[in-house]
Amino acid sequence: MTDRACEPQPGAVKFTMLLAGIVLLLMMVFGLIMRAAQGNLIELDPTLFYQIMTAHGAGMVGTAGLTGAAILWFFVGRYVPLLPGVYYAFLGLFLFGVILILGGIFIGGYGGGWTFLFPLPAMSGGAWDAGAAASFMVGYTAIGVGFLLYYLEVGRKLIVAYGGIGGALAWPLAFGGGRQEDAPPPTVVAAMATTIFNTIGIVVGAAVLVCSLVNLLAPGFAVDALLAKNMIYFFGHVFINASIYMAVIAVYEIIPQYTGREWKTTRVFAIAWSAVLLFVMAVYPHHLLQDTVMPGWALVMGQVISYLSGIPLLAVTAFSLLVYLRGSKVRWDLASALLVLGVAGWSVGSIPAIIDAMISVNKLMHNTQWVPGHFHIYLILGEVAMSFGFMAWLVKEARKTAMTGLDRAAFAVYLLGGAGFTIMFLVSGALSVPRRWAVHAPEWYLQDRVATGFAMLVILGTLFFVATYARGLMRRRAD
Ligand code: HEM
Ligand SMILES: [Cu+2]
Repeated sequence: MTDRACEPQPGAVKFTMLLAGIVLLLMMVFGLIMRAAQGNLIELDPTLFYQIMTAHGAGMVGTAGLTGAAILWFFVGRYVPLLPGVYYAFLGLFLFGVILILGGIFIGGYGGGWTFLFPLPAMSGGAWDAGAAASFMVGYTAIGVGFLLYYLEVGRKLIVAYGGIGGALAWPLAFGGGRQEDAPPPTVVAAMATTIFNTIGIVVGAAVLVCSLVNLLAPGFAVDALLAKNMIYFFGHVFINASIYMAVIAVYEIIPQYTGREWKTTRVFAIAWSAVLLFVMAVYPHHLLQDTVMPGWALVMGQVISYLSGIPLLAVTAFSLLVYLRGSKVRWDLASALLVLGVAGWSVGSIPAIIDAMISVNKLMHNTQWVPGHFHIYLILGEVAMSFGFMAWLVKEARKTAMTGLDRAAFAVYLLGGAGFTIMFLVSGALSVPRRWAVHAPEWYLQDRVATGFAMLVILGTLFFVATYARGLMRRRAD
């Protein structure tokens, strides 16, 4: 197949997606256990709850990053030749990091959360020792190094092929007199932008990780807690957003196969991506709105840019998708349905996020379940839905059928489960139920239990998507 010849390491990417599917399933079961424990449906030792919460947070964010990276690598390889060895090194470092992280949590007992907020890793109150926290943080660092290698390869190839960073970001079209015909494809623009901001995010993350590690092993080495928090949330915010911005490349590349209309780099598209590049980094202080010692201008910037951040996303990707879908005869199947759901879920999830980024609202909602409410929307119904859509597309030909009744049912179950599950978080948040509490008051059990039921639906749908993908891979191999 000619199509395959110009896609690098399809095998490695397909394997990554299978691995990611299995990990997502496992981490969702961890989530189910947490929610059931909050609803007092099962007995769970709080120490174990926090270990599971740490594994779920780190595992989910890591897997979102991994799937996004696999999607980007797969499609960027259509335009520039990428070195396969770099991908293998990235994957190897990633898996090595996962082993250290899991060991730190489940052998060492680390339960300080995926955000490793300074000085928590060093102050466990006896729950874990320094070695466990160190293992967790060295694991993160290994994954970070893998990502930096990965972006170095993607970045340098794009810069060479498209005449520098500005060329790959379509600046001549955005800000000069460039013509649309000469602009790089959307995938290249998105890949260049995410490469820049995620590299900066990971370098900042690595710096604070190393400082925390030194502090852990030599407590005399003090770290400024406010600076550390700024660096951690800069990294965390940028990294999780990058996972979505990488996954959306699947929408740009796959949806045109259904609409018959190429996704074009227009002037608005190019400007929007350059705006995303700035906003995604400048907006992070919305995680520090409770830190009254922060300079006022930084917090105001966090709020104002949160409003603006919605515009390039909603106006460009979601609106263009609607325009492309309208007036084209789309034959729906699992892949296209999940990709469109991904854009919709991402857009809808940004609304409670923007609400929470208002200083007056944040005073009330911060550290309530409103927060996991908003991000589970754009992760379960956004990034993860796009990843499942990409997986369904990879095995589309092997399945031969467009959309079976079972596909339709699984999609509906996943959507219903995802919507119900996340709405229950938002409801709990609106009722001031705190987040990250292992034990809930009996007054909160009802929402916890309803959410547990919806979570089962999400897992059921996911089980079907991953099993269908695995079967498709095997059938493709047999063919
Ligand atoms: C069936 C699906 C899922 C279930 C049942 C679930 C459940 C949960 C629960 C109960 C919490 C703790 C809430 C609290 O603070 O009280 C949580 C936190 C979290 N979840 Fe999920 N989740 C699911 C899917 C996902 C997905 C797909 C992602 C990302 C791709 C994700 C990322 C996170 C993160 C980052 C946290 C924050 C952990 C922390 O506060 O340190 N979850 N989840
Ligand atoms: Cu953020």
